[in-house]
Amino acid sequence: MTLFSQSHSPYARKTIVFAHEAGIADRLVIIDHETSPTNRNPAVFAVNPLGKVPVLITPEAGAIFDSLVICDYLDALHTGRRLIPATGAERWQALRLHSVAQGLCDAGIALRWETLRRPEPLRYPPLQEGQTAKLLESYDLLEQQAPFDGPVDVGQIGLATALAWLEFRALPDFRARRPRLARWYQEFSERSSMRATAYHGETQDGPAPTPIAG
Ligand SMILES: N[C@@H](CCC(=O)N[C@@H](CS)C(=O)NCC(=O)O)C(=O)O
Repeated sequence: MTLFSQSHSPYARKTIVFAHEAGIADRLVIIDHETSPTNRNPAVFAVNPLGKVPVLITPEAGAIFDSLVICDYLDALHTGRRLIPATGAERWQALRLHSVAQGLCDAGIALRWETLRRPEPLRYPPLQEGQTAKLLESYDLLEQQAPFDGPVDVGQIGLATALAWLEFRALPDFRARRPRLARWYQEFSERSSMRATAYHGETQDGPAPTPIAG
């Protein structure tokens, strides 16, 4: 199966770590694509009208997205323990943790637009503050809940790949005053699934717009 991926996407890395943890990473052919809402990638749009990665091309259902849907698909392909628990408290705890992790990535990307990616005159400081607050509040909640022991699940995978991305992009430091979260992350980072999938590369937003003459 082909996975349209990106070497610096937390959402894409989540699906690849998931495949490693499920023991089926060798079934994926990973093709890296650069994507940005300001730099159209026609090959990605051909399989996802949102122009985003990851996208998994499946034999029976064609292209599927987004990352949690891909993880769900992969979870049905192996005979081991489900990484997305099917029922009960375990299921909702794993999915809730996944939601926080997903929100960290969403807020981190929004913050990068306000601090780096958007041309400086168009940045809006209240948005920068608002997105930073989401990160810090989430870090505090995670510190209360850490460590995330128990069998590896989609929540832990989503969280580890999100934290690794926040660190990779030098976004607000989750380790500061959060020793339990930092320790859990350090231990999870030692897993072979994480070591095999380190981030690299830069976002490519396309050429800066030409200023309007006046
Ligand atoms: N909710 C999606 C988010 C995917 C996403 O935003 N991917 C980024 C790469 S990190 C992307 O392709 N962005 C291009 C765009 O926003 O146009 C998921 O979980 O897969």
